[in-house]
Amino acid sequence: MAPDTLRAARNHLAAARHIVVFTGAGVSAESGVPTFRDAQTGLWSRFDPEALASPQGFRADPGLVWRWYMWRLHLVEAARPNPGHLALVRLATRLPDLTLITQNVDDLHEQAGSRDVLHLHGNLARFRCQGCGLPHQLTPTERAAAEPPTCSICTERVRPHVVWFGEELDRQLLNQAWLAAEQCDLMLVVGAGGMVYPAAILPRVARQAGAILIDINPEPTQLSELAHLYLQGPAGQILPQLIG
Ligand code: BV8
Ligand code: ZN
Repeated sequence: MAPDTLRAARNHLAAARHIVVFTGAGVSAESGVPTFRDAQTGLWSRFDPEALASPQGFRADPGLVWRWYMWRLHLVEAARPNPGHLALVRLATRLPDLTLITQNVDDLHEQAGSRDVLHLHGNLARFRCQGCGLPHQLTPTERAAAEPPTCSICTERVRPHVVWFGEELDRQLLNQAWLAAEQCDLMLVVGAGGMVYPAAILPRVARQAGAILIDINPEPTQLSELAHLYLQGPAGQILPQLIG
């Protein structure tokens, strides 16, 4: 990445007053949490993540989807925040008016010290009843089971508290994220593939509202083209250089 690109990005960051940071699975990659598509290694390689992360998939084979989530939960619990997550915490201490929006279902931003993270796609470590919505605390036995537990109230199956493909995002959360994107003067897009909607609209909302858009990703995406500045490289290296 050209040094003047980094300098220009640093200048924009220093001048910004209302910053939104929008992260995708790429920000957790260096913590050892594979991105949604890379996750399909080993025995999961023959399964399409979009099929597993869907109500149809869960209905068709609840045990398979359950074991996939228990495997991913284990991966996330073994992971630690990386220098990218930590740099974003430093940025937030400098700029109280910073909104952190993530597509990720891991809690690495929180583990690093970020507060009030907007999780557009839910949280992998939280569970609820598919039927009555009752929150469910997993027991170690249920974690090790081959099938999802059933709800103590309505006997429906328990599922992860995440947004599956074909399911609507939480309306209130999306509105809050949309508003922040409209009102910011700079949006930092980090590790987002930019292909999953409606989350992927947010950088476009920010740009159209006049914000400076900066994209950080080792691979160029549609959002890299949309951005005023594209910083090519891994978040764990670029964010500390950008934020200091
Ligand atoms: C909805 C939770 C409708 C679950 C997730 C056709 C066209 C347009 C849209 C659609 C379509 N067909 C269907 C749709 C809608 C669909 C969608 O967008 N599909 C896409 C695939 C085309 N969207 C939905 O279904 C949404 N709901 O639309 O509802 C509706 C409307 C009315 C009424 C009823 C229903 C729901 C979408 C949410 C799905 N849930 N996660 C779970 O995790 O188990 S999304 C899931 O995939 C992840 O959370 C993540 O957000 C997303 C993408 O995953 P990844 O590919 O891993 O991550 P990402 O894209 O961010 O890519 C990784 C990036 O990191 C890459 O660019 C890589 O280069 C970069 N990277 C790698 N290493 C690093 C790095 N970057 C920085 N540093 C590094 N070291
Ligand atoms: Zn229930």
